[in-house]
Amino acid sequence: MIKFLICALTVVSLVKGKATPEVQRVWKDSYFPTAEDIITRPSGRPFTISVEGNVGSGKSTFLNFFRGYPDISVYQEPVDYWTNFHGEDMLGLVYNDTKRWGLTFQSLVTLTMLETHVKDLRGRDGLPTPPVKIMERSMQSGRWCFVEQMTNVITNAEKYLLDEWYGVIRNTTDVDVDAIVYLRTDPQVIYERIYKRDRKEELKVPLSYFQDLHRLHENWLIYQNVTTYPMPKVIVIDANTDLSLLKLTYRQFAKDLYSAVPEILKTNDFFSFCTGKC
Ligand code: TTP
Repeated sequence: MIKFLICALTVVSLVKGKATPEVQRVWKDSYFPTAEDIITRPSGRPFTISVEGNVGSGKSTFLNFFRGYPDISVYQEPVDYWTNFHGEDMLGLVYNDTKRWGLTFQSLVTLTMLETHVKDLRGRDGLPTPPVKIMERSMQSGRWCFVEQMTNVITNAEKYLLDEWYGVIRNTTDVDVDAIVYLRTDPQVIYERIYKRDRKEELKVPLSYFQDLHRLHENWLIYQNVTTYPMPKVIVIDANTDLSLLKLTYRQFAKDLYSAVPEILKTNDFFSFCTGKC
């Protein structure tokens, strides 16, 4: 009898768990500025979100949920460009020999990120511009996570060179973001995902590398103790759970964000969904 009761309770709780998947409702309308704030922004930059998180945390998947919405431009990071830059696999080179290629690779990342940051500025070319832009990563994660990660491998002079480029760009160009979505993951979880996805350049990278990168993301986004530049709003999503559950959270996020765009800013045009360099 007792055995039967335990069994019945387990079945009920499993069914219950299935029936009420946990959707993390993370977007708040108050995150969106007023239409006037966007229209009068001197640089013409749209409301900009960067999606951050460790390697393999699911940033590209997150971006896919914004496909199909007008008035939002989406930029995936150009990994294919990095792995075939004028015939060279720069990502492979940096993992094989960070001391030799660290500066070169991070310069390439900075360059391609900068290109994305300055896309879709209002008032440029007289073309309609989206009120919202979402980009995978940013110059900021290049600087505060990946350059930091190389600190003991590249020379001080190389690090200062990257840092000074970063400072000059930040002080002369509007590469800010309004909000960061942080897909927070356990390094062990992403380590397994990376192994499964089989990107050849990453297969020999040890767990300790992803643990260090995790710590750097946490310092930057959770403890916020790495930079004196003002931090944007950080929206944290627990991205350890199964993708089938996360999809519900991401779908809800896209819906809520789109509804928060002030009507006056909407053009109903579809903008780039860029999956590489564009
Ligand atoms: P990620 O930017 O983390 O992209 P991803 O494809 O892992 O994203 P997700 O699975 O979450 O969709 O990194 C792509 C590769 O580029 C990864 O091997 C880390 C490397 N990289 C650097 O070495 N330096 C950098 O500054 C950046 C941004 C990436």
